[in-house]
Amino acid sequence: MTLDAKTAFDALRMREIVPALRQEIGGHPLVYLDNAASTLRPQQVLDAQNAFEESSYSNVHRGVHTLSQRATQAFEDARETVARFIGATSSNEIVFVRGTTEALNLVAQTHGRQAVSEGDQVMVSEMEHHSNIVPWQMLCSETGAQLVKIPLTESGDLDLDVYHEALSERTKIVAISHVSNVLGTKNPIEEMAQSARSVGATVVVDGAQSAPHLGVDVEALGCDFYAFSAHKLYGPSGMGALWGKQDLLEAMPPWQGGGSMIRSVSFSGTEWNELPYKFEAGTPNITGAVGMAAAIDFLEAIGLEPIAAREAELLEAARSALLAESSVQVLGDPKQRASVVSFLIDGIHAHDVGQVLDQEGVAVRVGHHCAQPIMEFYGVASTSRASFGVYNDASDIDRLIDAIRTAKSFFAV
Ligand code: C6P
Repeated sequence: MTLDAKTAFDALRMREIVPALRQEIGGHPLVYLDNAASTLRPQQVLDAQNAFEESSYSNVHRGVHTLSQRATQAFEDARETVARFIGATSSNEIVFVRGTTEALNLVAQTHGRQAVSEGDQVMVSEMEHHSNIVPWQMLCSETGAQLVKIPLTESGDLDLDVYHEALSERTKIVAISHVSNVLGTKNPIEEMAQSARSVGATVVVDGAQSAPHLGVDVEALGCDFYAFSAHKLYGPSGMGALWGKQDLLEAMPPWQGGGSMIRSVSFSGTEWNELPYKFEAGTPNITGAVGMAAAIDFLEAIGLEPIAAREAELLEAARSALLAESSVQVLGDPKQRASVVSFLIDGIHAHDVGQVLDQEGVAVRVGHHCAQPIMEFYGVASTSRASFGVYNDASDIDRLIDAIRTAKSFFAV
């Protein structure tokens, strides 16, 4: 039976299955609207991690004993789950990493060093998280390449005319976020990747904010690399995945040296292991992989389509409610968006907004959201940000607006 969005969400009684939501903050039931930072983990993810720890935990790929075999099986099953989740053709293309940041650094320091030389260009957009700017800046300063910015427009979209115009055979890498963590903008990756490919550039997608909210198919996106974190998709922190096209991964040198990433070591020379182990030096986050797979099972049981539809409704309702509120400004109005809305209240610093909202039991993120170029573009130092997840509903928006009114009256705005 296919469930429509409402039935699926009602049936799962979201709030009841996420233990952290069963608490009060400041004497109010918690409303959690900081999902873009980290989502809260459902009981089934916590249970899967505990069950693994209790009965199967050991090191992976290293032992013949039963626990090591169970752990290896669970770890590799998790890799299969991740591959299926994003439409990868083979689990060999999935490299387990600590998160999006590590994945992007891995690509910059391996493929980046191979592909980029003095006089070449690396393009990133003005809406990137620092994790998708700084590794490329480091690469450019090391190689003498130029970092080129794809500019934002006032609406919070990318200026695609400038982008298409700027692409040339000097462009070696285009690195863009699928969904902005500040504006919620959903970038047209398919179109951008097609143009990048036409000049021979590789396309690196920061999927930190898309994997939890949209059904992602890396083949359909047409990118070469896709990075995401488990802690934003109802799984544990310190865990994530990098997908890369097999031929690119094969051609890339290893990133870190150590156990697991080698086939043989001697003082006369070392041979690298096959994919994906070549990029997984040392003991990995084994329970993290199990938790990530359990989180994907959780999301897939609900269905990515109903999730996207429901979150789009919530986002639209939240934007309308914020826009209707006096003294509240919403940052950007992108054509396509997901999950995230940033706002300002005239006369109240975002940190004060965050504190009053917290006292009202409403968790939002405040600050520059590790995307200072966006703040600079809009001429603001910080914003408040509400971001939605599977357990939010319309009553959470009412609570957000009530808390904003409390903040306004507290600061006499
Ligand atoms: N954004 C936020 O509150 P890590 O920390 O490696 O899991 O993810 C980094 C990252 C990369 N790209 C985007 C688009 C992101 O949103 C994030 C993390 C959090 O917005 C923490 S700053």
